[in-house]
Amino acid sequence: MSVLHQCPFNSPRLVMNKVLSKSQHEGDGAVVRRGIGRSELPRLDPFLMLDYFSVTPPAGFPDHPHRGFETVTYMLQGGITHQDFAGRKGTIRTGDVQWMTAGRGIVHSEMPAGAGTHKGIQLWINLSAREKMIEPNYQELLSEDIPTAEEDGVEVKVIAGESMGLHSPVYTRTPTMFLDFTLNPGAELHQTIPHSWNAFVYVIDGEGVFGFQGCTPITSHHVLVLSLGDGVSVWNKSSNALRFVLIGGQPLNEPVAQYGPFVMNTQSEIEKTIQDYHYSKNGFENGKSWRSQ
Ligand code: FJE
Ligand code: FE
Repeated sequence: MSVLHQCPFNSPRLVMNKVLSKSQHEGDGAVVRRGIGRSELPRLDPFLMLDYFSVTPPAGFPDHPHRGFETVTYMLQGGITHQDFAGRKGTIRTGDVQWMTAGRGIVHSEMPAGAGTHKGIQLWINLSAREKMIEPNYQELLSEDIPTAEEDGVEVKVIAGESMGLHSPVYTRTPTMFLDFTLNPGAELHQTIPHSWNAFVYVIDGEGVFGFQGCTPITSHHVLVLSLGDGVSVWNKSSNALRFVLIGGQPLNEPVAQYGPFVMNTQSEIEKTIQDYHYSKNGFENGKSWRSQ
């Protein structure tokens, strides 16, 4: 094996911090493993929250608002039906993605689509001060529209950004990469990441060696915060498949004021947002009498 292949990066990213996502209750009876947005890892600019969720009816995420950021929901098993206060409604199923820009305001419900257990990942990405109050927008990608490549035992689904020469059609207002990798036993991966972006891994299944070859394998439901650098290397030295998402984003470097599902830059903007929501103003107009069905 060539030296180049062992370390193709000038400044390889290493695992700087490892956080186990433990189960907690959220919404109405739903269970989430919160990786980002917990005391050990309150946020990782531009990311505000990462939940690995599991919902079984009647549990779900009934009517609630958002302002000032984007939510990305990626289904791993089953489906979630969303309904919002502007009459938009849809179901995303295994492998589908909903990239929702809450902007100035969305009120919606996110509920399991049918019996059984429904699983996925929800990521919250902050918007810059300049874009917090933009019109809400949805980008929905069906599983078959997500660029997928496979090479030497490595499969990638490019949900945002680019990998293995493939580009996602998703428009990211805050520049973001979101890659879903599966490595067969014995496979290795070397993925470039823009140098100054914050990046992390969430291990979904199996165990992998991240950063450099000599590291201890890391098991599922850990968040691995990567140091800065030009890329990350991963090895699957186990006898089972390894699945993880690699997520990176350009930091906004702006002040963050958060009150639950409202994320602004200052406390006075948060107080304004609470009033807007309460009085159904400035983007929350449709919320006056709306209830999900
Ligand atoms: C929310 C409580 C919540 N993680 N993962 C408070 F439960 C939520 C919320 C979610 C959520 C929804 C899905 Cl589909 C998946 C989630 C939290 O809806 F937004 C606040 N503020
Ligand atoms: Fe929501």
